[in-house]
Formats: sequence, C-alpha cells, structure tokens
Amino acid sequence: MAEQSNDEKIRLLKERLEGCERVVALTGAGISAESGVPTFRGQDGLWRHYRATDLATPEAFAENSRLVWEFYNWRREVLAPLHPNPGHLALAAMESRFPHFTLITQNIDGLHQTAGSRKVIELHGNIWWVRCTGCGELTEDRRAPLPELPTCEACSALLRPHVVWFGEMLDPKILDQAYRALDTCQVMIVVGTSGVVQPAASMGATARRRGAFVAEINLEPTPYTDIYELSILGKSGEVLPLL
Ligand code: BV8
Ligand code: ZN
Repeated sequence: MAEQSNDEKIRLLKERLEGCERVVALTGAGISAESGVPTFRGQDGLWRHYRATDLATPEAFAENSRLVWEFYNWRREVLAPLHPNPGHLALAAMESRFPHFTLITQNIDGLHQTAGSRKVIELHGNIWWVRCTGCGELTEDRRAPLPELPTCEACSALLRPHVVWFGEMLDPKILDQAYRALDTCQVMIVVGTSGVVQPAASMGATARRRGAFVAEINLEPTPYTDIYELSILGKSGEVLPLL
C-alpha cells in the first residue's frame, strides 16, 4: 500500500481511539524535547565530554559521586525553568477522555505531572526526589542545584538521585503496574522514544502481542517501527494535540 500521509494516519488513529475504553501511552525523552530538555541520543546528549549512559550507573556513583551529582545538578538547573509543551498537555487532557488511561513514562523530569497528568507510572524514577543510600528515606527536594554531596537528615548517609541507573532493576511494583495496563489496553501510543533502553523499549511489542493497536509518534523510525500498526513521523508537540 502506498505510504499513507501523516494526516491519513492521524485520522486512522483518531478513529481507533473513538469509543475506546482502555488506552496506554508510553513516553520517552522526545516528548520533553520541545520543552527544551536535552534528549539522550540527540546532539545535546553529550554532557561535557561524558555520555549520560556513562554517568547514570551505580558504578559511576560509587567511583565518583561528586561527578555524578554534578551531572544531576546540571540537569536540575536545565530542567527547573522549563515548562510542559502541548504534547504533555494533550496527554493530560486524554486522561479524562478515556475511562482507563495509563501514562507510562521513561522520563524523570516530572513534566507530565506539571502538565496535569495525575496517574503517571515513572519507570525510571524522578529527578526531583532523592533517596538515602543508608536508610532508604525518600524525600522530594526541588533545589537546583542541591548542595555539594547531599546527606540524609535522619542518618547522615549520602543521598542519591531517586532514578533507575543502567544496570539497576526497575521497581517490581511499578513494572507490574505497567504490564497490567499493557495486558488489557486496546490502543497504545508510543511517543518520543528511540526504543533502545529495555525493558521500556519492548513494551509496545508486548501490547501488540496481546492484541492492542499500537501507534508510534517519533521524529525517526525505531527498531520497533515495523511491528506497530502505525508510525507517524512528526513532532509530538504537534501530532498529539491533533488527536
Ligand atoms: C534493567 C534514568 C535488569 C537515569 C534511564 C545489552 C543489551 C540490551 C540491554 C542491556 C544490555 N546491557 C544492559 C542492558 C539493560 C539496559 C539497557 O537497556 N541498556 C541499553 C543502553 C542497551 N537497561 C537497564 O539497565 C535497565 N535495567 O534492565 O534491569 C538488568 C539488571 C542488570 C543487568 C541487566 C539487566 C535500566 C534502564 C534505565 C536506565 N535509566 N534514565 C537518567 O535519566 O539519568 S534510561 C534513560 O535513557 C531515559 O530514562 C530513557 O529511558 C532513556 C533514553 O531513551 P529515550 O527516552 O528513548 O530517549 P532518546 O534520546 O534515546 O530518544 C528520543 C527519541 O525521541 C528519539 O528517537 C528522537 O528521534 C525522538 N524525538 C526527539 N524529539 C522529538 C522526538 N519525537 C517526537 N517529537 C519530538 N519533538
Ligand atoms: Zn538516611
């Protein structure tokens, strides 16, 4: 079949969403790009001469927690003045449009919540929360930056960003919530993710296998594009509001 136009694909997706009860959206760094947040694999994915993937690891933190905190404080300072974009707002509006709408995000910027999304499954944690490496105490702290090497009020051990690093397990309770939504959804929209980082990357394929209609909205094709029903190449901040 000749390649359908984006308008055609958007119309198709809208038709699929009409009367739908159970919808899942999975987002990645691409949905925050139009808010000014650097993506991982874009040009600005570099931080000084490090790659994010070299710093977002428990090994890097054990070896040089000052450098890893410098990286997260830099991201806090970049993120603090930024706002949700029309893509975040469109997903927040979709939450009240469907009886069961679940938003699963890989992002740690908290912009979905700022946009008004109430039910957000954060697979990889949230940069605005810190966790004690000693007693595990979890606190929200929105300072950008945090003071040098922050320590726990309760036990004075070193605090770490409450995010999932590469090589770390995701919270099983959070994963279970996500897979339960994938099991039963009728339509899934995968937005702004390069489909590289597991287990998030294969969630669209999981939903597809369970019978869901899966559509991708991204600037470029991804390793999973060919198995989805629809792939809309465009900016999430422009395409999502059209839905
Ligand atoms: C785990 C928090 C079990 C930290 C993040 C070898 C082979 C395969 C897998 C592995 C392997 N070795 C290790 C693994 C597992 C590893 C993994 O997948 N590695 C990858 C790199 C190969 N996964 C893990 O370690 C996970 N844990 O598996 O536990 C285990 C345990 C031990 C050993 C093995 C397994 C933990 C992964 C979580 C890592 N933490 N974030 C922080 O943020 O600082 S992941 C981080 O990177 C983000 O959260 C995000 O998830 C990911 C970046 O991906 P994207 O969101 O997709 O962003 P990206 O920039 O890549 O793409 C953006 C896309 O948007 C692009 O396609 C672009 O075209 C598009 N776009 C841009 N602008 C727009 C747009 N689209 C639309 N509109 C626009 N305007
Ligand atoms: Zn503590």
